[in-house]
Formats: sequence, C-alpha cells, structure tokens
Amino acid sequence: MAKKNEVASISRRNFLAATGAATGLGVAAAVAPYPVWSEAREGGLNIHVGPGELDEYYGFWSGGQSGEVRVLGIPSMRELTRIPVFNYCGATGHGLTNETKRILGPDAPLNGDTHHPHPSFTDGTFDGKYLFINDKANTRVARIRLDVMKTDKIVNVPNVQAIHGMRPQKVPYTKYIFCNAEFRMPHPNDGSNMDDNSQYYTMFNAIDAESMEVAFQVIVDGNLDNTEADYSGKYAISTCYNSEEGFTLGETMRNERDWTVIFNIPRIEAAVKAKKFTTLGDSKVPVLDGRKGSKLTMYVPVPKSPHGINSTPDGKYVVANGKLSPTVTVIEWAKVDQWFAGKLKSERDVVVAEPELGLGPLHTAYDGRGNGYTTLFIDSQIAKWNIADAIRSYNGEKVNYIRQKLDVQYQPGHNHTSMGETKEADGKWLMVLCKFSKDRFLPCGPLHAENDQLIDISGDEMKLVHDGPAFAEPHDCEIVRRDIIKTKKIWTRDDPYFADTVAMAKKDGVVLEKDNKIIRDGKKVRVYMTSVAPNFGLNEIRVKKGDEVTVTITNLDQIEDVTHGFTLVNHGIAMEISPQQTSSVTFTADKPGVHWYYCQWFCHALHMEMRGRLFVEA
Ligand code: K7E
Ligand code: CUA
Repeated sequence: MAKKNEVASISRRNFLAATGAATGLGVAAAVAPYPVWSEAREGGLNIHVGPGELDEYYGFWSGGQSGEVRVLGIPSMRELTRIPVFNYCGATGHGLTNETKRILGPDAPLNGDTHHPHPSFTDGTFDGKYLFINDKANTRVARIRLDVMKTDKIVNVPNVQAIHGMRPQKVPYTKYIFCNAEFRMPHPNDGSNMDDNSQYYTMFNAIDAESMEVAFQVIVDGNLDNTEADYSGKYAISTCYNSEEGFTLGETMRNERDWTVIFNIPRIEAAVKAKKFTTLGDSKVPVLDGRKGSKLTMYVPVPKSPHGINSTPDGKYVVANGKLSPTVTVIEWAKVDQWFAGKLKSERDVVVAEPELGLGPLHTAYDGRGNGYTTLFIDSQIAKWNIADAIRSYNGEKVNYIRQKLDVQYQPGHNHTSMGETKEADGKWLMVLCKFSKDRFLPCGPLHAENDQLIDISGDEMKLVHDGPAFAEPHDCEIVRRDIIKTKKIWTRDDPYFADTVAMAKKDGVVLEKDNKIIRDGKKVRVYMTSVAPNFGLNEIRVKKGDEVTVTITNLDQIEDVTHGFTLVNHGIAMEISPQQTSSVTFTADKPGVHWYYCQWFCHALHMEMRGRLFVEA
C-alpha cells in the first residue's frame, strides 16, 4: 500500500509539472505514465481510484434526452468527457461548425433521445473502433469514432418512426447495426389513410456499419421494442409489446402473450441479393415482408409485453424480459436453428426456461459464470439467478435458481456488467441504472437525477458500492475494458473529420498549416488563420455588413491538451480547435461595428490576450 501511494504521489508531481509547463509557457513536456487502478480489497473489489490513478474500464453512457453520450471511468464513476451527438454543444461547436453540420445533415433537429450506446464488435467482443447510438426522437442512428471520441456519421432511417432498440452484429464482426422502429405508422404516411389500422406497420432495420446507409428493412407484425444479436452472426431478435396492434394503453395490454421476432439474416441477405424486395416512396432501401408466415422470420410467443432482450456470453441462449409478467423467457439458439430447418413443431419449442424472478423484469446482464442479473422495475431489485438451474427447474426438477435479490434505489431499467455484452464477460462490476433517486442525493428541485448504482459482483454476493447521479435519463450504458480503447493524443492533419474543409482551402490556394489570409468571393468572405498559443494568426478581420463569413482556423500547437477556441462576441459563435485540428464556422456579418473574438479555452498564461477584432463596415 505504502509503495503504491509513493508511486502515485511522484506521478502526480510529474503531472502537475507537465501541466504547468503547457499552460504557462507552451513548452512541450513528457508526461510520465500514470499509475493505474488494480488492487483488490479484502472481501471485494477496490472502488477507490486515487488522484492520478486511472480507471480499469471506460463506461459509455447514453445521455438520454440530452442527445449526447457521456464517458465515465469505472469504478470511480468520474465523468471523463461528453460526446455531443444529436445535440448542440456550446463548448465544441457541435451543431454549429461546418464539419459537424456536414455530419448532422441539412436542417437537422438539435435534440435527440438516446437510449442504447453500443461499441462495434469483432469476433464476439468489442474492437474499440466505433460506438453507435440511437435517437428515438428523430429516427436516427449515429456513429462515434472512439479514437477521437467524435460523432462521425449520422443516418436518418427512412419510412419508419422512432428508432429504439439497437445492437451491433457481434459475429464475425459488426457488419450491420440492427435497429427497431418502435411505432407502427400508416403507409404511405401522407395523410391519405391515417385511421385505417390495416395500413399500419413498422419495420426492423439493418444499417451498414461502414457506410452508415440502411441496408434493408423488414416489415413485421406488431411493434418492436428492444433488439439483440446472437453469437453466430445468423440472427437478430426483437421484442414486441404490442402484438395487439393497439393504439391505446388498454389495447396494448390485452394479450397475455406477446412475442419476440427472430430475423434470419442469411435468408434476408439472400432475398435482397435475389432482388425479392420492394421499395417505399423516394427511398431506395430494400424492403422485405417479414410478417407471420414469412421464411425470413420466426415469432416466438412470450409473456407479456416483453422489453429487454439479452444474449448470454456463452452464445447459447437469449433472454427476453417479461415486464408485465414476473418471468423472463430463455430461448436456446441451437433450437432456433432447428426451427428454421423445419425440425420443430411449435415456435414455443425453442423456449428452454421461464424462471419467475419478481415484478417488472426489464433487462438482464451476465457475469460469465452462468448467472443472470435481471432488473425488477416494480420490486426495485436486482434478481441474481442461475441459468442452468432455471433450465433444470423448467424441466421439472426441484431446484432454486434464485441466488440473491438486492434492493436498489429505485426502479431500475437497464443494467450492465463489465464486458457483459461480449463473450469476454468478466463478472466484476454490475451497473444498475435506476430511474428514481428521491432521497439519495441533495435535492435540486422537482426534476431529479437518475441514480446509477455500482455493484461489486466479483464474489458470491452482490454488494452495492456507489451511487452516481446522472442527469436526463441515460437508459443504458456499456462497460469496456480500457485496453480496448485507443485514443489519439492530438489530431493528425489528414484526418477525415475535417477533410472537406481542407479540400475547400485547397481550392482557395490556401495552405492551412501556415497561411493567414482573407479571400473575398462576391458577398462571401473566407478567413483562414492559424493558432499557436497565445496567438491567432489574424488580429483583425475586415468585412462588410451582409457578408457571409467563414472563419477557418488551424491549431498548429502539437502539445497534448493545448486546445484553443474561437468565440465571436454577441454572435452565438464558439468552437473547439484542438491540437492539429482545423475547425470552421460560417455566419452572416449583420451588425456593423467592432466585434471582439477570443480564445475561450484556457491555453496559456497569455490566454486572455488571445483575441482579435472583427470590423463590420456599414
Ligand atoms: Cu429499457 Cu429505451 Cu433500453 Cu429505457 S429502454 S430502460
Ligand atoms: Cu488559445 Cu486560450
């Protein structure tokens, strides 16, 4: 212990020295490697990550209705960064800069309702390349590059409304992102047939993970809630809480059983290849019919309004969580193979267990030791249960499959184990995302934080070790081993993130790495400048009232952590320019007079002096 602290304190001094040099004088300094979290504590895991120490896992949190993604260190639960996705970000200029506007597309709404962040896979485990996230509010899916932690592509999914459940294909690699459109809608949705329920349907969607274009859509009966991929690469499976195809709450709750629908991906791909599809409206996306009786799908009846759906890390089973039934339904993938091969009579023959766990089961996570951890929304508990024993019990043996129930505070939705959505589930941590926090934190008015609770599951008993408040309903998170994520320290000049801006500068004959130039092109003015702490390349910009001005700045600093910014006073303009990055923003100079611009990122002892004037002539 003493030895470890010594290492930590030495490294902290190095760190402070390095920071001091960078912020004070702009001199490069080598940063010593930080001590990392490692040790176990008696009777469980150590959650204390000391100053200067690094966490063992990255946590990727949905930002819920904020439309962003948050990155936390686990087990400390320190918030490391926020990644703007569907939202406007005043710090980075996401939603305002030309680079991010190209990603968001024209007239993009700047709100989102994110639920499901999921990293890309290779061979059944995370590969650290991308993180994907849905936007239920505006029917979109975004991709984040994990090397720079920036959103790099967004796709609007056509012909459907409200992308909710979303999972990447796990095997052999993430070729597709599977995502559910939750709400049934009339087709065509042009006002011609709004009341005729027989014209309503929704679709399951697959997005090509590289091009981020929709690869195909499959029409289903009922609606679609959550989705999951298997570990063979053959199947995706979605829950349906509205087999009744009702519009009101009462209607959707009528049936004792709804279903999960399984999509046979090789068969769907073959149908697309054989051109056995239609298209809808202006969209060119292949649309296939997967309603009951189709060879592309299988409908497995499960009780009642199922919600979460989670594959076990051994690749054998998938568990549908009952929500309005106290049970979860365990489906065996090998039996699904048999059903599609015509070897089983009933769809229910793929069910191998239906353990009763408690009230309101929503989502299940795994420890890699054969146990499931299911959130019980109504009971405010986590039920730990053994999968093999649940199967034995279903087969008539007298065994108790419940291992433990732990109270959580309060009303949990998703839960996630460390690496638990991969074949490398390591059974150390369980994160439980509770919807209500009531008395757990200092009160902050009527809108309460969520409560993300960290539970040590390394031993036989679950132990609650940390409460973490989170703003605006995260829904879901992922816990990823830190060695999988490899980030860049500074940008490289040929990064595709700003390649279009670089190409535009080239057309203007500008060398971004050295030129400070103003180019007039009719009523358009393009301003190119560099930044090196504590200077902008231009201290004066002269334009005329009504000009459309594009300011493009290239940060020539090469020191890690020396980010500059560009804020134009009284114009609502601000953007991030990190080391070796090029950022640009376009605005109309509609106010005659002098307007100061300044660097809003503390970069140097003379950071306050890093500023200039925009002269707008009347
Ligand atoms: Cu259960 Cu949108 Cu994944 Cu919320 S969803 S809890
Ligand atoms: Cu550059 Cu502050």
